[in-house]
Amino acid sequence: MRLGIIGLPGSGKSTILQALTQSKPEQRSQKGYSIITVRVPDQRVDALKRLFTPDKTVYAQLEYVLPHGETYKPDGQGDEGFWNDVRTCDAMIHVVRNFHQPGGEAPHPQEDFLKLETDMIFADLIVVETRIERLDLDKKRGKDISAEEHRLLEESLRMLEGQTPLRDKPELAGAHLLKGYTLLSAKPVLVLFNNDDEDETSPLWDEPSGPYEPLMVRGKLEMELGELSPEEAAEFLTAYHIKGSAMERVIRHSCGVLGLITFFTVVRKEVRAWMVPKGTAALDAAGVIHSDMEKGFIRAEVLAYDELVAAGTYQQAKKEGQVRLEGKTYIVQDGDLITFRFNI
Ligand SMILES: Nc1nc2c(ncn2[C@@H]2O[C@H](COP(=O)(O)OP(=O)(O)OP(=O)(O)O)[C@@H](O)[C@H]2O)c(=O)[nH]1
Ligand SMILES: [Mg+2]
Repeated sequence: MRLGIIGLPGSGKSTILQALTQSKPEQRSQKGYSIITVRVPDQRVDALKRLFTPDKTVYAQLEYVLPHGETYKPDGQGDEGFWNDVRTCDAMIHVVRNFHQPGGEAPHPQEDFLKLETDMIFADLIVVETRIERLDLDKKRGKDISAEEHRLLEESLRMLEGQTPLRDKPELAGAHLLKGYTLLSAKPVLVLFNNDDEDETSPLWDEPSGPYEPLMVRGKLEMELGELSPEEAAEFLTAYHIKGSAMERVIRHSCGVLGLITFFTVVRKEVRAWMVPKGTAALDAAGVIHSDMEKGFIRAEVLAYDELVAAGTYQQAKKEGQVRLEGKTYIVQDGDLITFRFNI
């Protein structure tokens, strides 16, 4: 899963990213952007590691994409390169400046937020309009067109013309027929206010409608955490009333906004965490691991993490009848420990 970091110039994207990379993640720089891979901290994985003493432990991972281009141009036209870099992301982190600039300019978070939102909506509008024109032309020429796709596009057009992001309407945001257009405003967004060092509060603003989950981070302050020893860092967190490092909070909220849950596998001396969207069926979860597992799926043996902990060992949980046999359509639950049985 991939999240794009967007925000106006000077909002603190690079600073936040630095705060995020304290765990020395892998960083790849590509053409116009950086990809940062971070492991998702999970105490359950740590516990499974103690229980199964595997040779290898693999945590779930998330990728963050930082575009290098200009987000926003004064003429209201976003930089196409910038947007293209985040088109393939599953969600966006929108960094909004809520700190005073060195020159003293007061923050205006709502205005800034809406500036970029408008830009995103405008970029989608162009894509949708072009596609509708194309379909209309095809229809005129007697080609078969998908009436359903046309209807979804028309509905999207109306929303975008009304300045409403597509994510506000799950039917459109999740529409399979629109997936290929990688519409920006259809992606879930995590709003991240980058606050002054002393500021613990969320800025007052007329919260826009829709599934926004704001998160407060004091970018500069929390970036400096990385340079401290663990003991100093702990003291620092208490002194500034920070609950958990910025990295942990950003990662946790990222999973939340993506609607992800975690399941575990223990296979041949390897404990591993996997993340899938809530509502994923066992068959699709198997496919995430390997396409052969999906093709040859027989059944899933499932043990809830809490039951495992309560029983103490896997064998004991099995004896107590806690290990269930589930089929292809079983909906994977957060914390499931799954053993897939399959034919190849
Ligand atoms: N006081 C304060 N300053 C910050 C904070 N976050 C970032 N800054 C400062 O704001 C300036 C811009 O931060 P960057 O992280 O470079 O912003 P950016 O979004 O990456 O900017 P561009 O790459 O130009 O788009 C820098 O001088 C930072 O030191 C913060 O939380 N508090
Ligand atoms: Mg930057």
